[in-house]
Amino acid sequence: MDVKAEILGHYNAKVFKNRKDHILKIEEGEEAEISANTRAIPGIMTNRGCCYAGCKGVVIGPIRDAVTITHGPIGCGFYSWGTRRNKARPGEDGKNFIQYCFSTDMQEPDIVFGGDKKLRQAIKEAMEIFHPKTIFICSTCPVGLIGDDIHAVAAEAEKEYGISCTSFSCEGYKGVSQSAGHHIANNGLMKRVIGTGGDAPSAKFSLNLLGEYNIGGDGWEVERILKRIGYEIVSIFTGDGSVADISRAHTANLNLVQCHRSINYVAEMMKTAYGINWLKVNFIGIDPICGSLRDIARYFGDEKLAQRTEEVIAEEKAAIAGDMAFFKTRLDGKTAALFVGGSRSHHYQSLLRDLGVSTVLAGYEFAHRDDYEGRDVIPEIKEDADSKNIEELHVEKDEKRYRAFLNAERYEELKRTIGLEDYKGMIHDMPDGSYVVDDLNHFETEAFTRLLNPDIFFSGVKDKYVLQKGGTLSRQLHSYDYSGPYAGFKGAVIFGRDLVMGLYAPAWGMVTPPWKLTRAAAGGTTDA
Ligand code: CFM
Ligand code: HCA
Repeated sequence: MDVKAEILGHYNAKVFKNRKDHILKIEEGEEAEISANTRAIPGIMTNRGCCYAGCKGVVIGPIRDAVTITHGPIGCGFYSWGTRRNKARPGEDGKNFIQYCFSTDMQEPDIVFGGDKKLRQAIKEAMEIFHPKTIFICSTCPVGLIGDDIHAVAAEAEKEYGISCTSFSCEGYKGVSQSAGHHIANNGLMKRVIGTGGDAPSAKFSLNLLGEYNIGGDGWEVERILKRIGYEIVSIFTGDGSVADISRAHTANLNLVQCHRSINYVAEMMKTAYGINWLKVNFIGIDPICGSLRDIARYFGDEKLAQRTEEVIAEEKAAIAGDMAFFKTRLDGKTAALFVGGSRSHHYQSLLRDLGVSTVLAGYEFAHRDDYEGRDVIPEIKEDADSKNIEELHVEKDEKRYRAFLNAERYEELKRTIGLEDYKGMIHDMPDGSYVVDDLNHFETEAFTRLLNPDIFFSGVKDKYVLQKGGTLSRQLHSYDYSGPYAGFKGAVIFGRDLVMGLYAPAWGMVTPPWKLTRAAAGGTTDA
């Protein structure tokens, strides 16, 4: 059956014209091009989030030693707080503010008469109670609409309290979705934090981990493995991250990029300014973890480091081999669909393969074409809604701090051998016959599930209940349904255990979706 045609057949001409380019079947030997990073059609039930979610919720929120104030009504602050599960421990200074939700709690009078007074008051209270060295301000939709000048308030706060105060105009409606917010946040970090922490050199084998937000403790598991091998982690952007660490990021000798979507341009800017090379890694799934660790060792080109890497890989693999083999006996031959933000739908496919599960559909809420098709397409990507709204920083070489770790010859060699400064995108690794869908909506979630019948649908908070009520197991990959970490060697075992528990739960035999019940059995609310 032609699944794509079947789904598009339900749409009117306008929606058909838009959606046809966002749905793709992977066919052997064919070039795959997808439409991405375009605005959702009004009226479509998109699963996407907003610009503020990308800026505050994802990038700025996890930074533990800064007080981040949401300027806006309380709901935005709340939803970008506890549900994110970005864990942090206090650093040496004892500061960890991320368990707090700081918001100006804007009310109707503030919308009418302006909210800047409330913002000043919030800063004053935060200073009196918490004494932070850094305050971040993130604005929500009404702030942009009424025109509160958060940047002026931030500048005043710097003078008055002698702190660093950075404001982000990340109103929810800016750009296409979360990825616009990543960009606004990262521009702020680039301009105001990176490079401000002094130039004391880091160790030779020093790394920054970019695009790792420590959801459910993922970053801690990655850090554990890297530290076992002997690396110094200068900073993590931004899971369990701190202004103190990020301000020294320019002293590391390699940038690792986990989530390409949210941060690839920071890696490029740091290359231009400081000469730091970057490497796309993946710490989800056994093969990618081992491959990434070996690539990092090859970058540094040190015999002992390579040996130690092999020792750690062998020990870690041996420790989980029994569990992984058992879970595989339970999961072999199952199929999965994945629909998440902008990177995990790719990263989890190899972990699924480790467990014998193949992918039938994968998609992103807001990734760009390069995340799907690889960085080679970047020059072809047309101006998008993001690029009109969001500042493109033009970074120049920092003459004082620029250090090239590799000579030209090694650089070219590593480009060829370990894919230095490249990313081939998700489609590259997808099986023939599988589907790639950008900005999957609620209707398509149900239709694809009916037509492809995956055993597991990896989704988000908003879409998982429709799937589960319909009898398909759904694990959400954003915050792992209170479980995790799923990264690293230890995370692979937790992931396998969660899937086996989910699929073999006796509950599935007891569920009849409400829409399959007669009107009377469903309480008189549903048609038979
Ligand atoms: Fe990167 Fe993320 Fe993701 Fe993302 Fe997100 Fe996220 Fe996600 Mo939710 S930065 S793109 S904007 S890996 S919050 S930690 S889980 S949608 S796939
Ligand atoms: C966001 C954050 C989110 C939401 C998850 C969801 C997360 O972009 O708003 O609602 O399914 O990971 O917490 O992606």
